[in-house]
Amino acid sequence: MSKFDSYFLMKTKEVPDYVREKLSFFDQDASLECSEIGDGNLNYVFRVIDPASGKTIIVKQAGEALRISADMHISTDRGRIEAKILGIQELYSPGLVPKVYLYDGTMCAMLMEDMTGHTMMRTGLINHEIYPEFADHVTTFLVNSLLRTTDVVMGHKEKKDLVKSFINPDLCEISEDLVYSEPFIDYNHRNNVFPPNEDFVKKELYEDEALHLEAAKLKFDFMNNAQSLIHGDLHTGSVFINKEHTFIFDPEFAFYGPMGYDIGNVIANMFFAWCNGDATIDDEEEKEEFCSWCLSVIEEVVDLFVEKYSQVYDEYATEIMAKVPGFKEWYLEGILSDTAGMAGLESIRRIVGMANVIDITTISDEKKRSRAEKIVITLAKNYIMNRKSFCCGADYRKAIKEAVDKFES
Ligand code: SR1
Ligand code: MG
Repeated sequence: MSKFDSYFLMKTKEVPDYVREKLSFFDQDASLECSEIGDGNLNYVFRVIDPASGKTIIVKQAGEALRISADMHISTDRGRIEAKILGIQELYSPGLVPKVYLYDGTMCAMLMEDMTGHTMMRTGLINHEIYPEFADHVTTFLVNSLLRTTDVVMGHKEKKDLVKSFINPDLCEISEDLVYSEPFIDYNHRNNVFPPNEDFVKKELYEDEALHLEAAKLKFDFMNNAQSLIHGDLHTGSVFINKEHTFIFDPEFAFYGPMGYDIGNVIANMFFAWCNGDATIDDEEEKEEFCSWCLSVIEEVVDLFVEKYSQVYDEYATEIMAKVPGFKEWYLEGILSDTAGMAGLESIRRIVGMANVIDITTISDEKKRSRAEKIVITLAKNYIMNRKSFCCGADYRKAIKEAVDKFES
């Protein structure tokens, strides 16, 4: 019998013994040190290190209550989902996700590769770091992990088995509420609206019924379109990165949903980085360099996705009717329209919803933050309302320029 034979939430000092018991990763006599390094909204993340050898491992444990709010309880099955999808993503996008050494369903804990030498991308971005390879890496990840888990490529029975095994009701409900509903109708009274922008938010979001209708349509697409095995939370806090390499991690919100959800998340979060750079970098040359890079990432994410989509589709499509001339293009149109819609929804919910982003909340100048938020909301509404017309990177660049030009700096 071991104390780890039934679930409890581990304290930092208990984690080294847990690792020793589960895995022969460290030397038997290694003297291990451990710290809790999690800064997400949901889980506990421990780094265990053997200072003598320099070897490290990560233990990620799902708690029953969320870190962001002790009142919110969600299934610890999210750990199983995360471990399983990381295995699938490694198969389709090798090297772009961290390795999982073991998933322990009793303790709802995963032992995984420590992404040393990488920084959480959101942290890097608010320090205005540029990552030249990101657009290339993330589009390789997106196209392969998404397209290859659709009915276009995968055997339909195998896909249906995956749909079953990735039913993720508690985490989907969080997104249904936080992303698709509360930013428009604050029925749970937990939105975080920046006080100087209250009137703007009331008029532009709470009172815009045409916008509500489009958000409703997108919500039903999220709940009913089991298109592909999506990451489900691909913001810049789910990326560990350096100048040469990218890891995409933290896919506990994964389920079979519309693939535009992931692509739109990347686009929205890169624009938050732009807003931070625009509002906080004093040196004009540095601002220009960082902000133009952010815009080029947004543009390239769309254009490289389209290019790689076509290659992967041609190489891997197996479904006979998906090879009918015109289907590939029709399918892509749907993905791109969902992408723009999702970029809009993620943008809005991070400005007014329960879970904000530090790219925006750390802008200390009140006027600059207010302006940034108004730009994001205006742009996001354009993405949502005109989503069918966002077909290439240049469409995003043009829309961003229009939104920025509306609000004087
Ligand atoms: C209640 S959890 C809040 C947010 O954190 C996660 O990273 C997801 O983005 C979720 O919406
Ligand atoms: Mg997360």
